[in-house]
Amino acid sequence: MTPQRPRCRRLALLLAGLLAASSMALPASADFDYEVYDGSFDELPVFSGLTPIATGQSSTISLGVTSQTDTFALVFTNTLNAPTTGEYEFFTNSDDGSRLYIDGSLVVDNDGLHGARVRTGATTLTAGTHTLRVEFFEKTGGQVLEVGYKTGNPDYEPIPADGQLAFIQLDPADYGLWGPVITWPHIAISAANLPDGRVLSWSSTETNAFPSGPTFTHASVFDPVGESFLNVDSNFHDMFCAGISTLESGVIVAAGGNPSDRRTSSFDPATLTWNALSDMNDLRWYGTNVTLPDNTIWATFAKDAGNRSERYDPATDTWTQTPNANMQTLVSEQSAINAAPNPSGALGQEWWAHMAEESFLWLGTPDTVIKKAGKKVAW
Ligand SMILES: [Ca+2]
Repeated sequence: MTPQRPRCRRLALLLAGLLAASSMALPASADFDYEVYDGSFDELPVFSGLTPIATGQSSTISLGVTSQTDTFALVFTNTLNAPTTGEYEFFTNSDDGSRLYIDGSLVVDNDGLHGARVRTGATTLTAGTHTLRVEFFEKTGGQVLEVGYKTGNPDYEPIPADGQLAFIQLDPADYGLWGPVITWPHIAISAANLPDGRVLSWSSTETNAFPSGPTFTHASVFDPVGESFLNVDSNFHDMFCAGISTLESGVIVAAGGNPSDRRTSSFDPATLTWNALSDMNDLRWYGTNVTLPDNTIWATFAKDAGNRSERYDPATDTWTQTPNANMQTLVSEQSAINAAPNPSGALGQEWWAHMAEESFLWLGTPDTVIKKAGKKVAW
């Protein structure tokens, strides 16, 4: 986009004055005002001490207002109009740094030298007008600037040139709605749905701290109707970070736990009681369990079990090792992550598993990255 020369803006102002003088409605500001600055910055400068090399108006917040590709900075301003009082979320995606201010307050801080990077920030806007200011700088290399907002709409959209924001009230029946915080009787380390809509959750020997003391598990069944809790503690198995899965019948199985246990417990949703099942072959803590299509449970990738996995058959209450499903590749990968400086995957010991298409097992870490997918299970 070619920058408009100041003369054009003067003409626009003259036209606006004529319209006002003739008592016609004054249109809202139709564009962003922008300023272009020349300079090599490592972070956003204090613009009040600088003189722009160009100014103008643009229908979008974009790098097209200048032909410069390195060592420059931009400021965009506009008047926003919020139709409804509510929370509005803004984002910038920039290379290098950017910041977004509403009414002079910082809402999105994306400053610094970096590649294209998204940062978001939310603020409550009262119905009516507000001032928008977006600052950006580019030092060298690539350059990116995108700015947008969203309200109820799950998608971001560009801020329109006239500053008129849309407020979309989503139907909670379609998208859900967070309710007030519910005071839980323990830190729910594990949770499982019961067939009737109630939720089983448990912690360990402690309700709100790392386990210590005699074997015990604080457990509750939460009923969302009336938001009540029923105490269902277990006094024979500390299921802190056990591997868990649900059988076809709705019975929940917790295997292993603190500290590196072979014990296995089942929770019967019909009687709301815990029962002891057969012990596993291996000690397992932070295990990954998944129910297979034949209603057996595969237990794998647990602390202390190394590369060994095993399978539980509820029909015979027996655990059988699965030596062909060697987990050394993932164990080595996990060890490498944990040995790296500042190991971001340190908490990735307990992987999740998901069965898909009847025959494929997906494994992933809690850091949202699927590490292994689509591998045919081989026992
Ligand atoms: Ca850059």
